[in-house]
Amino acid sequence: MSLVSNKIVVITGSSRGIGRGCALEFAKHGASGLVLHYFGDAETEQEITSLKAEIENPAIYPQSPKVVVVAGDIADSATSTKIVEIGVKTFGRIDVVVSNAGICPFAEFLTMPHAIWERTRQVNLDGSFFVVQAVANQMKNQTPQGGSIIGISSISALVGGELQCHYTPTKAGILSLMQSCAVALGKYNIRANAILPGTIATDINKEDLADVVKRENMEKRTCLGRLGVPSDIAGPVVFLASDLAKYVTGASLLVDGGLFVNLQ
Ligand code: NAD
Ligand code: RM4
Repeated sequence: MSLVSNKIVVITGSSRGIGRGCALEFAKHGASGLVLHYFGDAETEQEITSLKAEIENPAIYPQSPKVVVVAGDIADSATSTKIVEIGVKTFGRIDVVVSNAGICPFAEFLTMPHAIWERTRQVNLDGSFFVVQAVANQMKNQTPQGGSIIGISSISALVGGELQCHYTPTKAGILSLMQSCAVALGKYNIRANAILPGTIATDINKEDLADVVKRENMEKRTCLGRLGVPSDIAGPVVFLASDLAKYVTGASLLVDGGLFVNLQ
């Protein structure tokens, strides 16, 4: 039997990067339905169309899951309501949510316009709260009751970044949200856990890591000697979603190739 067969999985911000990697990994491990949320501009529209086609291709994924896509700004709570409505209308239930959509507009602290702080908080933290709350209500009300919530936090929940004074508090907030959700939702058979990725090469940090010295320092500090790729995160996400992790809740899993522990 496949690791996540019969599971209906919601992933926010799934058109590229880590979200896309998670969608492919869930398809590989036999999820039966995917609710793929994306932002909804022309670029992400194109990305999600090609991702959906790839996942629904039985030549690539013999047990290809059915895919439904949902567009919208995750900072708007109406998007989360829509994700649940469409997910339940299509599949009847939701078993897993991966709250992944996020931004990190690298910027100096002292001169940061408040609009950047506001937007980063709205997308990363408010967006996670909205989708987790909407999906958790569905998980509570469905039969059989329950599910698995996975918040994509960050190594940056634990350590600082010179150009990330707006971003790191949102990632610490997601870690905390998962801990409290584990407490609040355990009685409904809902698990809540955080994944803390290290530095994963995606569009979010393409410009930041174009600084060769910064990139090399990051690679050198990582025990495994390389930056991460989305599939490095997707495996642990699928594990937490699966019944292999049925007694794991309120946990946080650092997936960073050994970046954090390597002080000297
Ligand atoms: P990415 O830029 O490749 O992907 C981000 C995704 O979020 C995209 O699909 C984007 O369209 C979507 N998104 C952004 N704003 C949105 C909005 N307002 N509404 C809906 N969707 C929106 O970056 P990534 O590295 O894949 O990041 C995914 C998550 O992983 C983020 O939460 C990020 O903080 C976290 N993370 C990334 C790293 C890393 O090093 N890449 C490390 C730790 C945590
Ligand atoms: C992560 C971590 C990485 C950075 C990304 C954007 O949380 O700080 O180093 O590249 O965010």
